[in-house]
Amino acid sequence: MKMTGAEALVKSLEIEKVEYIFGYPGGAILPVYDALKDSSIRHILTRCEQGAAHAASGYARVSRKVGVCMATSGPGATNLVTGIATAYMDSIPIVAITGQVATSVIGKDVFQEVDITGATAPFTKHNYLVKNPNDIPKIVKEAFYIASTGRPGPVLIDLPKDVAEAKINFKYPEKVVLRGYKPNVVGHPKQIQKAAELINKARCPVICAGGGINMAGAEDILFELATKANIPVVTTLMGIGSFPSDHPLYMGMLGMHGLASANKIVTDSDLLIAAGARFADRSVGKIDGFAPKAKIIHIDIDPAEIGKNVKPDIPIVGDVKQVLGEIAKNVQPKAPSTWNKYAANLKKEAEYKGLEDKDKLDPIEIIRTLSDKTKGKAIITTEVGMHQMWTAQHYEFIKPRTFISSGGLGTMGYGLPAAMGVQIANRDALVINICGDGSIQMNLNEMATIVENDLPVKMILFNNSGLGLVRQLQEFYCDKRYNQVFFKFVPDFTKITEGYNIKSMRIEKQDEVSDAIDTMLSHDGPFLLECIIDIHKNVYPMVLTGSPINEMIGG
Ligand SMILES: Cc1ncc(C[n+]2csc(CCOP(=O)(O)OP(=O)(O)O)c2C)c(N)n1
Repeated sequence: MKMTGAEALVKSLEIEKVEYIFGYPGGAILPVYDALKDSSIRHILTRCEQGAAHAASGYARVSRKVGVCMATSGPGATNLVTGIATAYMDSIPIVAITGQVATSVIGKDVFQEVDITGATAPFTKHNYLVKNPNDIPKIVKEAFYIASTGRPGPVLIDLPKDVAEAKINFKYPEKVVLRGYKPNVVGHPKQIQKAAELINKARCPVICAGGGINMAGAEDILFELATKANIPVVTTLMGIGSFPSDHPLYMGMLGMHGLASANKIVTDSDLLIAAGARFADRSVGKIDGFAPKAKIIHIDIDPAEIGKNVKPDIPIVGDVKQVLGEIAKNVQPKAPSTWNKYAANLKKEAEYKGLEDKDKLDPIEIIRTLSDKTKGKAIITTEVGMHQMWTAQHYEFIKPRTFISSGGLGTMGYGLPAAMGVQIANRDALVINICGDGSIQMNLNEMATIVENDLPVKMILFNNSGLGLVRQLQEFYCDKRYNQVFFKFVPDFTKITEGYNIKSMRIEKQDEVSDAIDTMLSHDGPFLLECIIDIHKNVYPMVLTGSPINEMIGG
């Protein structure tokens, strides 16, 4: 069948069962938008390309499908960059499609030309500049395969305008043949055997569950292994939700702002089973002091991650679901031991002590109230800052893929567009973006997209008139020489949301919290709950740079 390159691209996306594209049009991508007009794929017009990339990533994180975003050449493409890098750092499968100037003028600095494949090479899993229109079906097939297999990640397809306009004979390939790309999914049986033996012998084992568990859908097998052998579980920030936070074996998130119970149990363990976790600096602190007495089993789909930061005793390359499944079969059931008692004590000691200051709104208390009222029913997205850490620490996530946050890149402005993508993937879910007044100002234009698409996204805004987390860093590292962290002007967020036709409410006192959350939750549509909080409230515990994770301030 003869069709244009653009039509071939759209047809290929349909074959890949793409339901939504988040994007923003422009000149170079014009043929694709024209072809899209006749397609069943729904296009969600965001208000900035960054929003499109984050929405695609939010969509991918909850649906475990590949998210798709699209932009024109030049500034459209560069606006996608932050979203692509964010997805790369968190191993999220997205395919980004960009328009490009015609092949005859590439490299001549013509209007809206930018070398987007060059720019994104370091933080895409792979990228393509399509030169031959006949390659389009094959490239799309490969792009989806690469994005979603092995360690997932973003793939970019840059499509020059003349290539999109050329006519081709459409034929979709049945198989992907990629020399040199062989994602290893089956863990080595001998290594698995050794791991199971170590677990059976260990007196003080701990599992550290990372984002890989959420992405691989390995939560059930993790639960089976942990409960069968009574092994305490900590998670990384990205692993939150992969093990129910209300379970007695759950010790919390570890790391720089991890819970004391998690940081201490890892430090005292004699065996650490890291599953789908990459030993990021924020999680491990000073490497020398990390799990100093423990033997380490490291399971990861990406061989490059193994031994990169922490040397394991038993490395296992493979799909975390398959590997944990095999390990679980070979692990002997164990009754609760003194180690479990010790863990329970640590957990009790680390329990939240309650309101610090009754006159001011306490963000922790707000999150705990929200947690109680929603009972794990919500999918929470966050921006980046203190509000993100309080959410990670105090909301009880009991289901996988319900905490959606930029962990690796720490991208402010992520939460609102991501919430949009999450709500589109899951129309019936209660989706709440927890944000700071700094972060929300980065992409609040996406409120328009939320309203236009009837998305009932809720927002809880912690307004501390500044950049809280950086202020805290300046308190500790710069001897309180605060610089550029207090806003002299803060807009009226309730008026802004009113402008977007979104209902809102502002509270300043603790006794207003419960009713305000009820009002927000019962509202049938998007809602902003603005909470005025003190800029000098810190996030604790805090592990200073260069310290091991058991040396916590306020832990
Ligand atoms: C795009 C981007 N720019 C800068 C930073 C550095 N940064 C990390 S947290 C933070 C402050 C966030 O402020 P806000 O959103 O108000 O949240 P709060 O910490 O006050 O809860 C900044 C500037 C970042 N993470 N992302």
